[in-house]
Amino acid sequence: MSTLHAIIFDLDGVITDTAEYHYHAWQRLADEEGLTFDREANERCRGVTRRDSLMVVLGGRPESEERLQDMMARKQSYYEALLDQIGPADLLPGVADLLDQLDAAAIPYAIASASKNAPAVCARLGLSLIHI
Ligand code: GL1
Repeated sequence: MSTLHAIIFDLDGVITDTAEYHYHAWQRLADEEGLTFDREANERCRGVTRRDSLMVVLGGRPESEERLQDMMARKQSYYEALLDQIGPADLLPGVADLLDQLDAAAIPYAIASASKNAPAVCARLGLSLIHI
């Protein structure tokens, strides 16, 4: 039997359901921009950066750098407004117990995320992780 040395978790949609908030924020931006976007398209935003997610939302529509920056900032503001409501109760079912068991067994764990919001989300969830 192999020994578990450490665990690396993704954050959005694994530790907490922020993937849903990202979706709503991108959907709002897409609606404002008259772009076709839905949950299926959102699947291609999972695990990719904000800029690459915006490229998915734009679906090949060319935009100036200034407009790209503006759209990323708008999506971020919509996402931050949704984040206001989350706290430690928003860990997905089983996550708190699993992390407690890992702590008890002295098995180290980390969160790896493409999201620049990850440290702020972890803080809101009450996870005290070292941010690298
Ligand atoms: C970025 C994207 C999201 C999503 C996450 C991955 O987050 O905006 O669409 O792909 O990364 O967890 P953020 O904007 O928080 O850096």
